[in-house]
Amino acid sequence: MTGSAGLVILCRRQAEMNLMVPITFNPPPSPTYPDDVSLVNRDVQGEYQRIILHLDMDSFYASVEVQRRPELAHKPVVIGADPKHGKGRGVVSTCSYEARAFGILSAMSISQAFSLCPQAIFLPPDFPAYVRASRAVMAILRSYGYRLEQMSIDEAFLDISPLGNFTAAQQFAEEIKANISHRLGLSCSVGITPSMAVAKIASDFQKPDGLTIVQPSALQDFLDPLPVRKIPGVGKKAEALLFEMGIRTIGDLAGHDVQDLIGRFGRSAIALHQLARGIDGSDIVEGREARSLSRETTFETDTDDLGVIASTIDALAQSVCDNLAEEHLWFRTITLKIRYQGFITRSKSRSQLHLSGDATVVRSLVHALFREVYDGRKIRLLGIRLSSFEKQDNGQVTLPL
Ligand code: TTP
Ligand code: MG
Ligand code: MG
Repeated sequence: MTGSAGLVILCRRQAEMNLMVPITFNPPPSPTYPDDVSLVNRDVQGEYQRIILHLDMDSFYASVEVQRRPELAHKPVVIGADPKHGKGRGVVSTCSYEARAFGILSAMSISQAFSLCPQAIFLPPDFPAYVRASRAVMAILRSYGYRLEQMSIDEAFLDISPLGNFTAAQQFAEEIKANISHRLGLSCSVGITPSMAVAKIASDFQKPDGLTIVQPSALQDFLDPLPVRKIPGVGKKAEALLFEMGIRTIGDLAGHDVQDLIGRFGRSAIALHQLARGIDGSDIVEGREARSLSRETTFETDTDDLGVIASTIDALAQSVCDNLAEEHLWFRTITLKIRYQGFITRSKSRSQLHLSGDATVVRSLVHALFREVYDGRKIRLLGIRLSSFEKQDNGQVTLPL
């Protein structure tokens, strides 16, 4: 793959990088962007070349734990519920790459993780520590002055188009990686391409501690062999439908008749087909700090006790609203997740017209959603997610229901 013209795939390990990269890279003092984004030719390499960087921290919660407890370095570390010697009922939040070698994954049940690697170090999550580390990472990224959109606790996009070319972009990425490593003792992976969707695919391409740069002329060569599941937004269901149509790789998707795709997926297939051809006009939206905030809990034993369920909903609502207040956000959309006995999971969302940050509002919305979704079976897990945020200080009024 490295032979393709214009495709640069780099994977610099931190130790190698620190020797190579002087920490002296100076981006332009105030990056300039075109006034009218509609003038930007996004599909073909035009005069204004978009250069988008996506950065995602490596095994984030686990790495924060290892950073503050160096004796954990190079060991399998699993963050999540208490495994209770294989009888624990919660899930894995994340784990170190050493633990991944045993087959442990995020969202796997903790008892399965325990059976795969009983000698792993199992730690409960310490959310305040991860939020502090996240803020420190984002502060470093913001310090360069480029447009930034934070996508989750451990990832962000930067529009580094003002750097002008991919060589400068590469130096910049090496500088950021070295900076985060020196200042915070954490590693991350970076993807750089002309579009947001492909930058996200690229940052994941050589994890951990990767740097993957895909220049415009090499986009299709990079995308073609990848499984369709790598496209952001393509989950299990869409993957299964695509498989039925004989589409396994992004290249298969790019070569497929778009009308046939529309017949199966509706109008959203147009964007999907374009993504497969490396075309993604999404723009970075600054100031959007978090895409969603969520809390979930796994019951010690599966339950259909409505009293227990109601008080769990209230506690989850309070916890997620405390988090919302800390972030000075209001939300519009709320999602309830119910996992029944046997891991069958259902979720339902509701968007409200008015912004809100009130725990009473959240509680009544979740109780209403619960009444609509619940089918009387025993429940293993309950979760609440808030999304579609706005900053509290934007002059809008919070209205109770
Ligand atoms: P990710 O960036 O998806 O994962 P990661 O940083 O742990 O590992 P990778 O090197 O593959 O990027 O998620 C960031 C954090 O979000 C992760 O450290 C823990 C949390 N998280 C959960 O709590 N549950 C989940 O199912 C996932 C995927 C993440
Ligand atoms: Mg990550
Ligand atoms: Mg992430």
